[in-house]
Amino acid sequence: MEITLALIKPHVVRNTYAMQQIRALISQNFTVLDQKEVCITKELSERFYAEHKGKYFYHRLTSFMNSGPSYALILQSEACIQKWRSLLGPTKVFRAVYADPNCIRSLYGLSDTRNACHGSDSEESALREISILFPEFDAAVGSRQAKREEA
Ligand code: IDP
Ligand code: MG
Repeated sequence: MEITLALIKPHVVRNTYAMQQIRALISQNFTVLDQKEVCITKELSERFYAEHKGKYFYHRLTSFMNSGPSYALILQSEACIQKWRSLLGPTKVFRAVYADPNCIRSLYGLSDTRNACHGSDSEESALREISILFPEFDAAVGSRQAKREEA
């Protein structure tokens, strides 16, 4: 079983219908190990998207992620990294609309920055991103565990 980090971006969190549809899709396809609304500060967003530092869209992206609450989920299923990314569709919304009119980014993406949701791209990224947004989550046991208690 694999785990991944799904992040529903701020403009979708404000859209009740989109949230219902996406959460229904998630519950049909994955076990949700943890979930929460999260206010991503500019600093947290810069850590989360560190691999994109220096790209022309980095400031726009990290500011957008700081524009309102996001909704983060830890998903589990067989091959869930690829499964969630294929439900998302291509990164760029104009490609998504062309490639798969029913994918999440086609339906709820507004622009390349506001492309509805994030999905980790590898096991390593999933663990890194989960540790940023769910620092108390212990992937080894697949459950929440306060790291402080271990010390
Ligand atoms: P991914 O989210 O499909 O993994 P990445 O290449 O990792 O795509 O990019 C991270 C995020 O940066 C994207 O989800 C999108 O919001 C934003 N982004 C990527 N490429 C562009 C671009 O060309 N213009 C504007 N924003 C972009
Ligand atoms: Mg990515």
